[in-house]
Amino acid sequence: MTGYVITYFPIRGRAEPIRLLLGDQGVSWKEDEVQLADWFAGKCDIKKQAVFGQLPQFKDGNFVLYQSNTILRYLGRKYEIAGGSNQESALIDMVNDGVDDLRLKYSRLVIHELDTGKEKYEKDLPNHLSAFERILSQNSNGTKFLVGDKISYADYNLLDLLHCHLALFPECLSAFPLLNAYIERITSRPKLSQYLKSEGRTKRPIIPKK
Ligand code: GSN
Repeated sequence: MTGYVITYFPIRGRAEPIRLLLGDQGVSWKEDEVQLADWFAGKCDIKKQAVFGQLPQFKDGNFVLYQSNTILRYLGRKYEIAGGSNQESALIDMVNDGVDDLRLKYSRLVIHELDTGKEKYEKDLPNHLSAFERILSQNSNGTKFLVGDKISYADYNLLDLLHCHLALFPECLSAFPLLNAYIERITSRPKLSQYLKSEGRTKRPIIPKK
C-alpha cells in the first residue's frame, strides 16, 4: 500500500494523466475531493497552502507536490518510465511539453471559448495532432510508444488529452491511423483497462458540468 493521495476537484482535469499512470502501474492511491463551490467561496485551507494556489496536489506520504507535469515526472522517475538515458528523458520531456501546449489551448477552449471558438479550434486541430502522428511514425513505425520501447509518463498525458479531444470532436482522429492504433494499444493494457472501467474513472466528467 502506497501513501499516495491526489487532492483535486471531482473531475478528470489535470489529475487524470496522473491517475492513468498510477492505474497502469498497478499502484493504489486515495482521492481527497475538493468541491469547486467551496474552493471559490474561499472555504478551502488548501488553496492557501498550495504553492501556486491551484490543484492538483499530490502526496507521497509526507512529501507534497504541485504542478501536474512535475508530479508526472516524479512518478515517471520513480517507476522508471521517464527514459533510460539523458537523451531519452529529454525526448520524453519534449513530447510532454508539446502535450501541455495543446492542453493549454484545449483548456482555454472548454473553459472560456466553447460558444465562440469551437469551429476555429476544430479547423486547427489536425495541425496539432499531426505532430503526434509524426512523432509516433518516427518510433518503430508507430507500433510502440511516443519515445523508445517502453511506455513513459508522456504517453499517459497524451492518452488523456486524446480522450478529451475525442469527447468534443469524435471524428478528430479519423485521418490519423497511428494515433488511433496507439489509443487502442494503450487502453487495452490490462491494468489500465481495469482503471478505465472503474467507478473512479467513469463517475468523473472531463471538466465540471455546467
Ligand atoms: O499543471 C498544473 O497543475 C498547473 N500548471 C495548472 C493547475 C490548474 O490550472 N489548476 C486549476 C484546475 S485544472 N484546470 O484548469 C485550478 O486549481 N483552478 C482553481 C484556481 O483557483 O485557479
